[in-house]
Amino acid sequence: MNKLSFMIAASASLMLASCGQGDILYADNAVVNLSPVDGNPSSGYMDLHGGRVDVELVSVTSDDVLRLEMHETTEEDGMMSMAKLKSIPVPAGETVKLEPGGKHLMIWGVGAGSKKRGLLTMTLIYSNNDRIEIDAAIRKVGDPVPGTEE
Ligand SMILES: [Cu+2]
Repeated sequence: MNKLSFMIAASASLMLASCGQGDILYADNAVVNLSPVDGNPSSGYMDLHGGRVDVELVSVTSDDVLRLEMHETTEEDGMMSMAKLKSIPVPAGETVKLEPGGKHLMIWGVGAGSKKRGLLTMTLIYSNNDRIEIDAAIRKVGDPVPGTEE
């Protein structure tokens, strides 16, 4: 599955290079930072790449979690707070990053099977009814962050 998502991402970027515009809706770089405390939510991040038309990400689901929500962290007068999002706009041809301190996923109750596999399979559901399955790499506290070792 991971290999498949990678191939889709790779062929999508090839097409971007050849026609010079983003016209495929996809997502990559998905990770889940597992909460070190049982019962506390884990956080999820990824890059959402827009397709030919403006859409919204309206839901993210997974068969192996208790609950999954889309959130946004905001800072006001030095106070950080989080609000639940009903949807995340993904404009045509643009990349929307779910990242620490911004829009992100909150995930409760990641299943033991996914933890063992080191991957959480999620389904992204868009306003145009596109459904994209993506495997997020599960990272535990203390794991090296990919890209910082080279
Ligand atoms: Cu949150």
